[in-house]
Amino acid sequence: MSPDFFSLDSLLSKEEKATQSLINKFVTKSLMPTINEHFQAGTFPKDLIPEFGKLGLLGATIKGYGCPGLSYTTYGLMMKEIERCDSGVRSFISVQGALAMYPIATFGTEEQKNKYLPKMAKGELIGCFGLTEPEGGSNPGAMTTKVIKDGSDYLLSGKKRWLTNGSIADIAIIWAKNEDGKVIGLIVDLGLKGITVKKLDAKFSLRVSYGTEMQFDNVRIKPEQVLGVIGLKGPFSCLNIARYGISWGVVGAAEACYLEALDYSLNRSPFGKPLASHQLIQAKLVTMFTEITKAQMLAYHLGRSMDQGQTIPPQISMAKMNNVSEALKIARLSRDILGANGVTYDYHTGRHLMNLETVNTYEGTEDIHRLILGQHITGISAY
Ligand code: TGC
Ligand code: FAD
Repeated sequence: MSPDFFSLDSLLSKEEKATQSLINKFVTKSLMPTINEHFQAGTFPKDLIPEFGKLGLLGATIKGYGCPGLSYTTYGLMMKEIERCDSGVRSFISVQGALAMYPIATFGTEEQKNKYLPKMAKGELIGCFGLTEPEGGSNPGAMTTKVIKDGSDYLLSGKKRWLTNGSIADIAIIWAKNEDGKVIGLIVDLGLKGITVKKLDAKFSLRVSYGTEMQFDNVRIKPEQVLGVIGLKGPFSCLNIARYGISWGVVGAAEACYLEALDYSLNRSPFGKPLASHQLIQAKLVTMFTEITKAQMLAYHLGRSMDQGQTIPPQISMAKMNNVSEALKIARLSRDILGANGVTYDYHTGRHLMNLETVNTYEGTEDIHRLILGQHITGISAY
C-alpha cells in the first residue's frame, strides 16, 4: 500500500480513483514482470504501446481528436502509477503526450491536429521532441539549428541531442531559429531526406528509454508542417506540461523505493532483531515517509491549480525541483538500507536511483529550476 499519511485518497473523486486503480493494475500485471529485463537489455516494451493508447495514457489531457480529455489531476495520478514501475516508461508517455502531441494540439492547424493526434493517441504514430543541442541544454535560446526559406518551403539544418523516443519515432517536433533569429516549431517527418538518427546506447540511467542524436542537413520542410507559434514560449509551454507530469511521476518512484526499504528492514535481522528496530534505520524511514507525504501534497495542489488554469510556471518549477530532488534522496536512502542487495536487480531501488539521476537533469536541471524560482522571488535573473 502506498503511504497516504495526509489522506490524499480522500481528496480524489470517484472517477480519479477509478482511473488510478486501472493504471495501477495494468502496471502490476503488464509492466512490472519484465521491467528489470528491459532495463538490463536497454529495450523498451514496445508491444505495450497500443495498450497505453487504450488506457488513455497518450495525450491524456487533450480534448477531442481521439484524445481522452482528462483532468490534469487524473493525468498526474496516472504518471505516479507508471513511474512506480520505471521513469523511462513514464518518459515515453511524457514525450508522446506533453512534448509531441501537446504542441500540435495547442499551436497546430486543424489539418495538423486531424492528421496526427488521433493516430498518436492510439500509439500508432510515435513522436519525439528536439530542443536540446549538443553544446548545452540549459539555455535553449542559444540554439544554432536553423531554418531558411527556399521559395515557400523551409530548409532545416543543425544537430539535436537526447531526443527521447527518437529511434522509434515517426515524427519529431523540432525547434529551430528562422532567418530573423526567432524560434519556430516544425513537425518533421523522420523519413525525409537529409536526416541522420543515431541511438545513444551507452547510458546507465533510463535504460528502457531510447535516447537519440539527430542531424539535419538541408531537410526540406513544407510550409504546412510549421506550427503556429513564434518564440521560446512555444517549447517552454510544452515543458510546463511535462514538468508537471514529472512532479507526480517521481512520487511513484519514491513510494516504490520506500516500500521496498520498509519491507526489507522489517524482514532482515543482521544483529538478531529486525533492521527496522534500530533508531538509525527508523530515522531514515521517517525522512522518506515525510518527504513522500510533502511531495504528494505539492503535486496534488499543483494539479488542482492546473485544472483551474491558475498555475504560474515557477510553481511548476518548485514542484519539479523539490519532488525529483527528494525522490532521488529517498532512492539513495533505500539503496543504503538494502545494503549490497541494493545494487542488484533482485530489487527495484537501484534502477529507480539510476533513473532519477536523469530525471533530476532533464526538463530543466535542479539548479535551473532553483534559478527560475530565484528570479521569481528577487526579480533578478542569475542565469
Ligand atoms: P526567457 O527570456 O525567460 O523567456 C523567453 C520567452 O518564453 C516565455 N517563457 C515561458 N512561456 C511558457 N512557459 C514557461 N515556463 C516559460 N518560461 C519562459 C517568456 O515569457 C518569453 O516569452 P516572450 O513572449 O517574452 O518571448 O527565457 P530564457 O531564454 O532566459 O530561458 C530561461 C530558462 C533558463 C529558464 C530556460 O531556458 C529553461 O527553462 N531552461 C531549461 C531547458 C529545459 O528544460 N530543457 C528541456 C528539454 S526537453 C527534455 O528534457 C525532455 S526529457 C524527456 C521527458 O520529459 O521524459
Ligand atoms: P548543461 O546545460 O550543459 O548544464 C550542465 C550543468 O551546469 C548542470 O548541472 C546545470 O544545472 C549547470 N548550469 C547550466 N547553466 C547554469 C547557470 N546559468 N548557472 C548555474 N548552473 C548552470 N532534451 C530534449 O530536447 N528532448 C528530449 O527528449 C530529451 N530527453 C532526454 C533524455 C535523457 C535520458 C537525458 C539525460 C536528457 C534529455 N534531454 C532531452 C536533454 C535535457 O533536457 C538536458 O540534458 C538538460 O536540459 C540539461 O542540459 P545539458 O545536459 O546540456 O547540461
